[in-house]
Amino acid sequence: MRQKFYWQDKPEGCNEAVWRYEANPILKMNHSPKIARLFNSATLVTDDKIVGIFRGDMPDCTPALFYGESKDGINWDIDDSGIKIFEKDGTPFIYEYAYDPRLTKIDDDYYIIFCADVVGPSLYIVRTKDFKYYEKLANGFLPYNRNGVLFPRKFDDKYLFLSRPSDTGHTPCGDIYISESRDLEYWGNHKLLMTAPYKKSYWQRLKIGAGPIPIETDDCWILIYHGVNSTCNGLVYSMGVALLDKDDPSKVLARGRRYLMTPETDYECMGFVPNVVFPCSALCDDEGHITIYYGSADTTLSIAFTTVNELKKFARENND
Ligand code: BMA
Repeated sequence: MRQKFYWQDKPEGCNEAVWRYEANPILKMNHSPKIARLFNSATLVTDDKIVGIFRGDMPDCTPALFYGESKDGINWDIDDSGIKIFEKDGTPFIYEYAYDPRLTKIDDDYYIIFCADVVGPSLYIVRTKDFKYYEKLANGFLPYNRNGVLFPRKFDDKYLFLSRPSDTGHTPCGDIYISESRDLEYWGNHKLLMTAPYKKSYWQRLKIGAGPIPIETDDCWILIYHGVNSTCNGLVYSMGVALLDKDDPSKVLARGRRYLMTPETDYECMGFVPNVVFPCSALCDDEGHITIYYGSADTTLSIAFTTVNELKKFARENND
C-alpha cells in the first residue's frame, strides 16, 4: 500500500541513496514556550494517524520526552506538557532527563525505548496502549547504555534488542550489541553485532549506535545507524546502513563502508551541537518508500527519503 506519510521522489540528477526534504527542517527552534529544541525523535504509522515521541530540550536545557500526532508526518501537533511515566506499582518514575526515544508496536502495545539518567545514562522500556498512560517495565539493562532499539516482532518466543554499552559522558568508544528476552524484562545472551572502528571507514571509527527500529524486508532487516568520527573540531555524527539476516539478526549480511549521509547543510552543520545527523526512526510502506527522521545539529528535526531497494543496493555495493 502507498505510504500515508510524506515522501518525495528522488530529485533528477541525485546520485545518492538518500535525499533530503527540500523544506527541512520540519520542526524548528522554540516550537512552543516550553520546548526550545526538538530533534532526535521517533515516529510510527498507526491506523488513522502518525504518532511521535519527541526529544525536546526545555528552555532550561533539560532533555525530556513529548507526545505528538500528525496526519502527514510533517505537520505535528505536539503536547508540550511532556509525557509522565509510571512504575508498575503506579508511583512516578523519577529521572533527571530523558532523550533519544525509539518507538515500536508489538501486538497491541506500543513500546518507547529511551535513555534516561537515574544513576547515569541507562536504557528504559516503557509500554503504552493509548499514549495517555505510560508504564515502565523492570530495568532490563545495567547502566551505562544508550541507543536502545527493539525489533518490531518476536523471533519464535524471543524479543531482540540492540544497544550500545557506554560510559557516563561523551563515550569515547562504542559497539552495537544484540540481546534477547522472553518477557522484555530479563535480557541475556548478549552478542557483539557490529564494532567501531570498521575497515577503512573513518566516519564510524570512534563509536556507532543503532538508529531507527530495523525495517523488515523480504530477505533481510535493514538497520540504519549512526557512526561517529572524532576531529580536531569535535565529534561528527553521520548515518550508515547495514543488512541483518532475516531469521537471525545477530548475523550481519552487509555493511556500508561509506556513510549514507553526513552533515552537509547549514541546519546539520550549525546549531547547539554542530555536525550531527542522528536518525531515530524510519517510516516504511508496503511499496518500500522510506522517510527517515533525524535530529539535525541537536537543534531541529529533519527528514530524508529513500527506498528499501536503494538501501539494500547501497549496503551491498559498499560492503567492501
Ligand atoms: C549523543 C546523544 C545524542 C546527541 C549526540 C550529539 O551522545 O546524546 O542525543 O544527538 O550525542 O550531540
